[in-house]
Amino acid sequence: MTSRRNFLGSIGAITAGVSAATVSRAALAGLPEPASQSTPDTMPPLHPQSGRPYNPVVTLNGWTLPWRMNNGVKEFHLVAEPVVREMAPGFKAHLWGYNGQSPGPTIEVVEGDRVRIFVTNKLPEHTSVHWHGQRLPNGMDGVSGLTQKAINPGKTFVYEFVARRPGTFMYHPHADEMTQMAMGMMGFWITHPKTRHPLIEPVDRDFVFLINAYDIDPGAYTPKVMTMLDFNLWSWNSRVFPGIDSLNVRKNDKVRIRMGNLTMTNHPIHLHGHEFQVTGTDGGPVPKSARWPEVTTDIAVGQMRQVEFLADEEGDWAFHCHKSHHTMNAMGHDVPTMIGVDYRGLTKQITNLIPDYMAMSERGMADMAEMEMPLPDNTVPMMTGQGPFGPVEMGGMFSVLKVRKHQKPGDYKDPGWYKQPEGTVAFEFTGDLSEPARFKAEGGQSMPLLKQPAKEVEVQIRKPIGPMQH
Ligand SMILES: [Cu+2]
Repeated sequence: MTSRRNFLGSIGAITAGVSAATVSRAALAGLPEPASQSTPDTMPPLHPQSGRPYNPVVTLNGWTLPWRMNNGVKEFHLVAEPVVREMAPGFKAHLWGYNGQSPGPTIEVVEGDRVRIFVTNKLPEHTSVHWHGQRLPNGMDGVSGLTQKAINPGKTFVYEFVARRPGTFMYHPHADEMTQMAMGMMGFWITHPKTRHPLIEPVDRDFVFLINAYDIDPGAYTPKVMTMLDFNLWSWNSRVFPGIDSLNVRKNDKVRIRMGNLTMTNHPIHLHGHEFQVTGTDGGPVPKSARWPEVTTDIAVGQMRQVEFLADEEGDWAFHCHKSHHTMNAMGHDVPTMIGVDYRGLTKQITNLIPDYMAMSERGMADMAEMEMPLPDNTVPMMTGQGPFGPVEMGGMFSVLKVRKHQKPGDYKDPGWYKQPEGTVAFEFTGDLSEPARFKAEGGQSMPLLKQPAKEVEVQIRKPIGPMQH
């Protein structure tokens, strides 16, 4: 009982969101009871109730795994299992993860902690856990076949090592990796410094998330695991815009964001309105002399980046992957570009035959964000999200940094939309327009406005041959 009480005590701060699972207590006697999570909301930081103090992180649309102290050892219990993840409101995916969620809960420890992690496998196939970036004994590295036997279904393995190096790390299977990572098995690991570290600054807000991607056909629930490049859901912590929570901070907060990339391509992550520095990677803190200002940092496959900045500009600042295909949700990639082609009559004729027919607009694709397009059940629109000025026309890897004067320290609640001071918003000009300076190329504009319907437009549609690269 004592262990259970200590364990529950340590999760007091977020009891509302975390429930101890009721499964087979007898079978797990001696193990820390596995905590699980079912809401996809961002949970408040888990302040340590035992062990060395530290300033906890906030996992975007996620949570931190509670632990128990056992004779000076920090004990965690991860359960690898199938989960249902709501990737955006109205869209659920059948994934694999840990303790009820994909990604699994964040593990937070302190440099020098001895850590014991029980891993129970409730998947239909074997697994293992690799502790990406850690210094540890070779036999604890989690590569099935190479450094340990795979954990068979129904079995529990124990990993134990000292968290030697402070920094930003992750965990994921090293057994049938392609399948298990495509199904969402991964989690974050933070090792906080035990004392003031010359290269690790204290911050007011410390956010973490994993960059992941899925290939789920519109209307389906389960990712296709054979996909190598042509994913259609680009997610942060298995959530897509508008399902990704905003990062809410107080004006003049020092903010750190830590990101790890477990997709199959790189992601240039871009922040509006501020400059940041890359202060660390999964290899450790970056020496001060090697830091420079950026507004975009490219995160390659298998890499982690931690960025820091002073949030000194009030507002709602876009924060997103700069690959524009990654701020879109599921869509058909084999849509031909029709910009500049007038085929209004043609669309109407096809619509008479196929009522759900939909083609890319001759004016661009923005119309699709507003269009009431028929979608199969359990599908998230390609681009969506309503802002204070209209549709945001985004999907996938997009969120908002909300900087507010009146956001209280420790308050992570969404403050709503920013109200720009009068006279500071771009506005429509209604005066007389003089002819703007323009380069006059031979042949004039390539896309003149159509005065009359074009005659005899011939469009040849070719399907892409191979998987499309992003
Ligand atoms: Cu991207």
